[in-house]
Amino acid sequence: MVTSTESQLLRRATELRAQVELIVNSTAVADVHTHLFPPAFNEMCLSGIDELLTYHYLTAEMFRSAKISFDQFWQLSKTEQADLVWKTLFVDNTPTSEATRGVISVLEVFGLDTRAVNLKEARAFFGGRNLSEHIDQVFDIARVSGVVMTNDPLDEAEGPIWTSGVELDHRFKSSLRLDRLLNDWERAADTLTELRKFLDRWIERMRPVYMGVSLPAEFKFPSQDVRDKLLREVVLPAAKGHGLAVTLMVGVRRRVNPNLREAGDGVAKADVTAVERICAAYPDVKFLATFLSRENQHELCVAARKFNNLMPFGCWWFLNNPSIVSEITRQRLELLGTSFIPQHSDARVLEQLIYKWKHARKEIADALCDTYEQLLLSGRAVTADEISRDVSRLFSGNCRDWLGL
Ligand code: FIX
Ligand code: ZN
Repeated sequence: MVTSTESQLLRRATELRAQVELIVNSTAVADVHTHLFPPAFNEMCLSGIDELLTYHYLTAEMFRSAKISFDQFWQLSKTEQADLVWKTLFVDNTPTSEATRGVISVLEVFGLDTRAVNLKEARAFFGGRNLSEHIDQVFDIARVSGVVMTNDPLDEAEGPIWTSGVELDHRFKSSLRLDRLLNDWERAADTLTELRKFLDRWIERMRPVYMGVSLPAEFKFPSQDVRDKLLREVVLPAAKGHGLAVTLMVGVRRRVNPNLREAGDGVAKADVTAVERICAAYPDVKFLATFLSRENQHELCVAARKFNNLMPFGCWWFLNNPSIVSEITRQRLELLGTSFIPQHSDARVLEQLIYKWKHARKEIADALCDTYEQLLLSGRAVTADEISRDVSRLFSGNCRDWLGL
């Protein structure tokens, strides 16, 4: 028999779930790491069904089922590639993976046929949109207040756009990507003084909200290599001097299968103590960190408990799957309270904001509900104001504190 206290608790738990879902779904989020660009960046601004379907998460999956060689596929035009991905993953197979389900979520939001036999309707729809109105609508549907781009001054297409004095849409913030400098140092013949001047010039020009780098699983700090020297003598002093946060994305293994091009990178467990040591050595610099390996997530939480200049963020790339987002978010709530940034989209194609945030919100809401329910069972009910405060902190407050957004 259910006692009246139990039934009261049950009712409160049901109300709580509805309240949390409403707040999580309606709170605007600041997206701290994407590869999106506004239209001023010309062909770098990606949108529409062909771009969605040729996303590298999907091409990698397509090669597992379609009978086509790498060379044959890369010789196809973008529309032909998209046709093949659609046929292989959506018509001949059921779209069960997170990346395929993402496309379904996008089609569904725009009222397009999720079982279409070809891409005629979807192409006509996206092709008929006014880009600037479409961007407004996508940001609105995804409830994203702003996105941080990934900006590489040494990129042949991007560099000249910055030097010509581009005007930025206020929703697109920049971040200065340091991969070429820190991972390709054999090619950087410049002296340390010249490199520092180069960074100062680009910080002035781009006004980035952080400097970021992706690092291999073998990343060590301290170390005897050139990257260590560049970090200590160029990047970290520049971060300190300009009051800029540094974003470390650790655990990628680039070009595990180069035939897959952009889709050819892999993952390996990295050493979280390297990040701990950087945080200890540079207490005045704020660090954001994300690790690509699932095995590193618990250690990252523990590191963040030791260093309050370390902000764990996101469930990166191969971790951005509901079961793993759920696990990581719960772990972070248990170890860090609300002092972390639960997700970033890593979107490359505009409409991905819709599905990446829709799917992430679901896992974050579920994790929060269970947390509040346990709190209730322990003797404290959360109020709606407290839920809103927590969600705002997770979705934008921590980001604002760290990056001054
Ligand atoms: O290094 C990165 O920023 C990665 O996110 C990308 O390189 C990767 O290709 C990606 O898009 C993952 O989502
Ligand atoms: Zn990325």
